[in-house]
Amino acid sequence: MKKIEVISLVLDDSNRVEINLHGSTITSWISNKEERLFVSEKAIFDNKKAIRGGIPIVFPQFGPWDNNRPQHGFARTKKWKIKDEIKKTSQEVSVSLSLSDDEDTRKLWNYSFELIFEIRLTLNSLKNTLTVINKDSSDFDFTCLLHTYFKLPDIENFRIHDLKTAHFIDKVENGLEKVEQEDSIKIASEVDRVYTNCSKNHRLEISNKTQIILEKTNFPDTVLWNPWIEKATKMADFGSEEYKIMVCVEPGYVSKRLALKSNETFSASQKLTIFFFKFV
Ligand code: TA6
Repeated sequence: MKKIEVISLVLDDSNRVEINLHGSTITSWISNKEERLFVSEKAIFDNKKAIRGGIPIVFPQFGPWDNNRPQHGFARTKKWKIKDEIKKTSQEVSVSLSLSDDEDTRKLWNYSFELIFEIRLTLNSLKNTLTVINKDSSDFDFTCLLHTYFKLPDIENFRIHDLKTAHFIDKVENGLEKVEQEDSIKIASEVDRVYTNCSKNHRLEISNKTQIILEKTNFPDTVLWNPWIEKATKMADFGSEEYKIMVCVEPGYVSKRLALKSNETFSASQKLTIFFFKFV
């Protein structure tokens, strides 16, 4: 019997989500018949590498990890299990997946844990909740993030709002600390920024017809990333022109580590709500 690798949440003919068990990566969000998430044409689906696009989960380490451990941790490269079967009403469809420690994760990070990722789709929204349960007898700490790749018709027309006055670490300038001056941020070169303790909501202008409101709960930081031309050509699993049709806006707990006591639980979520504008 063929094993299920991809789960589909189907609300109706125009609204659906696909989740790959590899990393519990949401690889497609169709809202009002259109794809809203970017997945590279060169993404590798070998059940080893992280999928280049969609919503990979970063845990227990954001960014490079010492002692040759994998960048962005292991949650995005492990096979997750179905925790709660698909539930469907006329308004909403949802599922929960989980990942627990095993021999591989313990070699990298020697703790007992459970991660639960809940995905909820409604007519105009997608909500993702990440729960971390410390099942160890010791306390542990970690960073985590939802590495959300949005699909764009054209980066020229993309704008992100609600970051003015936020402090950020500019990774393109060797981690220089800056304060955002812009009301409406446009991307026209490589961007790799960690906005720390910033606004809970961001308005994303995807095109002149579509906006997405990103609402964060318990994710104090927001990462903004576009590799632009030079970096794009250096990534084996990313098309050299694809920087024009994507942007990552990533809610996370990354600028400091989150300490979780034995038997404690932490939950954080992002809710993406889509708005359409009709011009008459
Ligand atoms: O979240 C932004 C970032 O950490 C960038 O620094 C960047 O290079 C990117 O994620 C992609 O990382 P990856 O390990 O998926 O190639």
